[in-house]
Amino acid sequence: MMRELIVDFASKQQRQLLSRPWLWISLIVISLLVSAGDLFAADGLQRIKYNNPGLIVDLGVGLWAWPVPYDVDGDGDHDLIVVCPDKPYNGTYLFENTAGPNEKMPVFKAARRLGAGKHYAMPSYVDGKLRVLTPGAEHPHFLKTGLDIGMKLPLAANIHTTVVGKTPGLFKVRHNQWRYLDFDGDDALDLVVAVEDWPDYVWDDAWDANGHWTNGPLHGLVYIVRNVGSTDAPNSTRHNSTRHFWLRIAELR
Ligand SMILES: [Ca+2]
Ligand SMILES: [Ca+2]
Ligand SMILES: [Ca+2]
Repeated sequence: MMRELIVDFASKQQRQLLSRPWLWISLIVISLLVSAGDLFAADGLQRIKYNNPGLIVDLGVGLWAWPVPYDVDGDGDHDLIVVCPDKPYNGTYLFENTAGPNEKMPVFKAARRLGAGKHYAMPSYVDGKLRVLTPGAEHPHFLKTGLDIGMKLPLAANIHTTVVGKTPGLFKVRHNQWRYLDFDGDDALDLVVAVEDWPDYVWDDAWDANGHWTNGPLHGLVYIVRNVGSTDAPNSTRHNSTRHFWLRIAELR
């Protein structure tokens, strides 16, 4: 009985409300605000759309894309996994190639997210198999969970600790990229590590009034970490110091 009375009261109220013009004006305003919400996110930022509405593929991630090409599904064409460490598109994304082998301009399916993203994901191809490294770690389940599971290598992630320049600042070592390579051909996988050293360069606003660069150059260095064990049982720590086995083979300026 009580329920029926409440329902009946509500119906009368609704009929009275619907007869008032201000209600309809309010509904129109709310509708316009909802439409604006499609363009502007809650933080007030507007997402910029691609300007080519005729595209049939949407192959892209955010800033700092680290590509890892590999035939993930074994059908003969290269699929593409791209790691994005930035925001808001952080993740490791698999784009499946739908074109088949030998297509120079393949079309990829929409991305499937495998896991989180971080900087410096690098592919190595060992005996036809993909192995993915980030500084100081290998990711054995990369094809299923991206970088979420890491197996720590017996080395510090920052093997380049001696900066070329002495200027303190925001940028020290950037781009710390690790890959497997049998550098000396002894069938034991070694590591090649490429780093950028920034303290000498600092940042890109060091010109004087005459247009001369007043900071130092940007330094790039390549290290080989020799494996004195085997691929299955790697060892780079003989003599209690990994440094004995680091060979700095190049400095790029
Ligand atoms: Ca494939
Ligand atoms: Ca395919
Ligand atoms: Ca070797």
